[in-house]
Amino acid sequence: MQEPELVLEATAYTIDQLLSRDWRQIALAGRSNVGKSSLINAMARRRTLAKVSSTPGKTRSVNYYAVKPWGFYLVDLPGYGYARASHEERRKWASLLERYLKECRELVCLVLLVDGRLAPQKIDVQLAEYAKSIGLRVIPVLTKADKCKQREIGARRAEWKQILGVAPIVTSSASRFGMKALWQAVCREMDVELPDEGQAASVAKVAAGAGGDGCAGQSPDAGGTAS
Ligand SMILES: Nc1nc2c(ncn2[C@@H]2O[C@H](COP(=O)(O)OP(=O)(O)OP(=O)(O)O)[C@@H](O)[C@H]2O)c(=O)[nH]1
Ligand SMILES: [Mg+2]
Repeated sequence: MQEPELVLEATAYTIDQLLSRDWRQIALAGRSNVGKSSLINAMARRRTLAKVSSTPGKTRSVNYYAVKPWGFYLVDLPGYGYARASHEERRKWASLLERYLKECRELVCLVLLVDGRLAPQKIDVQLAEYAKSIGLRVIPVLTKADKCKQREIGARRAEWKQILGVAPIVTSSASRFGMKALWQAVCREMDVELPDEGQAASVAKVAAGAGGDGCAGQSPDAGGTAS
């Protein structure tokens, strides 16, 4: 499978900016440091497209990545639940996120990232329930599978399946485990077809010209667990 090309097209800070983009979009949400920006890089096979840091709170703006050739956005959101952010900052971000989820007519689906090492956290469950309550579809994604034991992954999948009715896609941005399954889920939600290897030749050329395959390729089947 050939993944599409991602291009950073815009950044936003205010609700007006957030509601002003007219392409369909799919947003990545999750706690600070869960691995949203890393996942964007792994999906794009690039190392430095989205800024990544071991210090939580790295992403401060909402970043729109155009998915080419299809013409929709993957939206990298700042993380929530960052313990060192002030109460005021957290309150502002929560209200911005809530308005974006509720009012953005172009938002098709929410990809909810959860750390594979942690039991479901209240703040993530609340976000998932809020999304469902406003009719927004949710794709749950477990991150950092390379740091998890098989039995942890099994437990997390069962816990989240009980909460959401669907088991999360298991991923590792470090190894690119789960990227094929993730792209397939995104394409299903956005109603587009992933190009097969033949169709993808022209897309691959453009991506190669755009600079760098930063990650070692590995594309396991949907719903698999980390090796
Ligand atoms: N081992 C491993 N580390 C990961 C993985 N994904 C992310 N990380 C690490 O986790 C840290 C946070 O990653 P980011 O992608 O910046 O997280 P984020 O969710 O975008 O964080 P904020 O922008 O603060 O909300 C970095 O040190 C990454 O290298 C993964 O799949 N495996
Ligand atoms: Mg980030």
